[in-house]
Amino acid sequence: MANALIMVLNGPNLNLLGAREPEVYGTGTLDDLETLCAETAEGLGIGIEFRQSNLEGELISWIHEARGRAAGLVINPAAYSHTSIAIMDALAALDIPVIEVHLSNIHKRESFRHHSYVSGAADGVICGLGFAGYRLALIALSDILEEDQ
Ligand code: CA2
Repeated sequence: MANALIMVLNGPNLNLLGAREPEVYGTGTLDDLETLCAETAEGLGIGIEFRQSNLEGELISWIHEARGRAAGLVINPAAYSHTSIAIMDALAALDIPVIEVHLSNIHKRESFRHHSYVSGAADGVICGLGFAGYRLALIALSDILEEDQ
């Protein structure tokens, strides 16, 4: 779907990308990730809004904002994945495709990261592929939106 808007939402502490824990999350910064998403979107002929918040309520308000505005949503809820029924409920109320992304392979890490509430409201889940996961999520959403036309 040409010119479709995809929201790309990032949860708490992802503003620290590149500054800490490079062995887990790589050396790229959040700005680098936004650039990758913007370049991918341009190649696909879609638009993105890329945002990050450390606040659960702000992420939920952005999910509400996506209703009626965005054609699809990519979300890395970060640690809220493992705790937030509120984010899951907000996503479940959306009628657009949602892809959950994690930079790291959450199943290879501590057991408290193995469960994501958000996955129950996502159409697809990508984890463990670093920044490429966001690129693949945008490609998948673009394909889904083309199929739905
Ligand atoms: O792998 C992911 O993308 C995570 O969503 C990242 C979250 C973590 O709680 C999830 O279990 C998996 C943590 C984001 C914090 O990001 C940082 C980046 C650099 C330095 C410190 C934290």
